[in-house]
Amino acid sequence: MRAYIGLGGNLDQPQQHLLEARHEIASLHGVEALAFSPLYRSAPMGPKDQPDYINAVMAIETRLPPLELLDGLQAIETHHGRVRQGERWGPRTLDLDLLVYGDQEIQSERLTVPHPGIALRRFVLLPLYDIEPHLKIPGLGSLESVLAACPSDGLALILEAEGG
Ligand code: ROI
Repeated sequence: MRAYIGLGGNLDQPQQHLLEARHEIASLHGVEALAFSPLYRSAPMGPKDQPDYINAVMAIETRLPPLELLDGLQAIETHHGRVRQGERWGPRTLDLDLLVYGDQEIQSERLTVPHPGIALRRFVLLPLYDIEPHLKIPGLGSLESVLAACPSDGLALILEAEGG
């Protein structure tokens, strides 16, 4: 199954956390890395009294079912010191979101796919567009149309993805 993962963070050298997470995701059993977007810097969505975020998107091919993939992603978040508590939408070292999983629409207690906030998150849509411009987002339509309808915000390209 083709899946897309959003990476974000805004604490403790987030760029470093994102680049390490990229390799850790690629090392999960049953996951093959296909593409990694450039990194973007974005103003925080939600509470403004927190540092800017670094965001990126990764494309993978996986034979893991969605909840097993989620388990793997959450283990990586935990390994990066992510503590799931405190303020909603507060700062974090590393956030990994399963954005899209094939053509599936999933609504379960632990997981909603496509990610429910995707249509309003330019910091997700733009890096996704960089690596898969013709993507259809299940239930929402073409990525291109979703991106065109998304309000713009202060998003800055900060780093070209290194090869490999
Ligand atoms: N804001 C930005 N810019 N990037 C994120 O990845 C991000 N993640 C979040 C909240 C707190 C909603 N804000 C964000 O979870």
